[in-house]
Amino acid sequence: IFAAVEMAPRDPILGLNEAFNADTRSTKVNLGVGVYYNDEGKIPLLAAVKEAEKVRLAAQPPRGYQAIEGNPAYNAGVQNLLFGAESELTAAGRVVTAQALGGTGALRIGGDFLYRLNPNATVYISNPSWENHRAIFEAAGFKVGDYPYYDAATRGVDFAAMKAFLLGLEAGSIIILHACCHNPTGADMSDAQWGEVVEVCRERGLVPFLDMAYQGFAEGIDADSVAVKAFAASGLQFFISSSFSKSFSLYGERVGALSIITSSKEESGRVLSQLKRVIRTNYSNPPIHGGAVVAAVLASPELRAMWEEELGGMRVRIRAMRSGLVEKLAARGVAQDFSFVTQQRGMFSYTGLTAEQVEKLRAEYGIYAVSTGRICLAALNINNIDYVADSIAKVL
Ligand code: PLP
Ligand code: TYF
Repeated sequence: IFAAVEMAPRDPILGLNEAFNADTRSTKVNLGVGVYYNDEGKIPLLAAVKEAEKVRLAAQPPRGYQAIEGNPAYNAGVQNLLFGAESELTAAGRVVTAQALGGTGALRIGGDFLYRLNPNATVYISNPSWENHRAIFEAAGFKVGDYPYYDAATRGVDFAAMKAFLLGLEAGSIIILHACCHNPTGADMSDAQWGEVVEVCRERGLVPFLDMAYQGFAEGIDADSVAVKAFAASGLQFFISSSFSKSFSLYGERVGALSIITSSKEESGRVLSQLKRVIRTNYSNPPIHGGAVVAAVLASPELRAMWEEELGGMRVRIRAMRSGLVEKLAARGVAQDFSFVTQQRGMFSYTGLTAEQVEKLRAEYGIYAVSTGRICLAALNINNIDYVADSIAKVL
């Protein structure tokens, strides 16, 4: 059966973890994968999550099957985070939300559903994008292309090129957009540019699919939903994948959601029925625990406030690591201006380090980064930042 099976390439990011784990150097630092570590270098268990889990454990709830679309309280919490408490869209029954297995699972059920609607559409992802975007939509059956996004010269978004490209697309093309904290570049569009993207989607009849994996990591829950709110106000139909892997530090619990914005309550009913069919034939219904914990935190004013404060703490610590790294590189006599690192948003920085420099960091210093030069600032801490700055200064 397996004689002709060829070795598949490793995931370029998760594959780095394997190499990192096998490295025996005590000074090693993993700046590869997008995971938030605290100042002790550990993945935090948030206090709000701990509290909600304590209550859940004491209650000993039964473990029956969930509804195909998941936990209704969780799905309502997702809508609240995306659209705010008083949203006309949700009040009008125009949002269908299904709990999903992380942001990845949400993208995949969205992709499978879209493929049933229009298998001939092309999916466009940003250039560059999170590596898995292409793979997920190809696996769903689509042809995947990319639209211009990052301009290495300005270290920002080449909005003119992006807009011109989108204006040339065929109606029905599916556009994957990073709602905030672009992965891998850290370069986001301005509020005004988001408004223009909405108008292009309307004019060209494009299908917008917003990927929200880092809500709260740029400015805060409300401020980071600018793109979602711009599309919500437009009257268009669109898709949103949500991930709570990072914002609740619940990576392995696989907590995400797919939301589909329709044009009416009646349409929502039909869309949900088809989405349930996609889910049923993939994994039947989602797991209970992670969604129940997030739902409990979001439903309790005290726990929600506690969570937003902890999320704010992560955001502030990442910013401190950004400015710390810039200062420390300058203090080591690095001529190149790295101040752009403090302008980028979210967990990542596209440093401009070459693949050779990244390889040297790994081989000589045990510092792991993605070969594109992407580093995860959330993996820096007060104990490793000097070593990382020393090492980067040396390879430069
Ligand atoms: N989308 C983007 C842009 C991401 O960076 C990630 C990272 O993990 C995901 C989606 C997937 O999220 P999850 O880990 O919840 O599947
Ligand atoms: O970009 C990252 O590092 C995170 C984590 O297949 C990740 O989004 C990376 C690769 C992957 C799944 C998650």
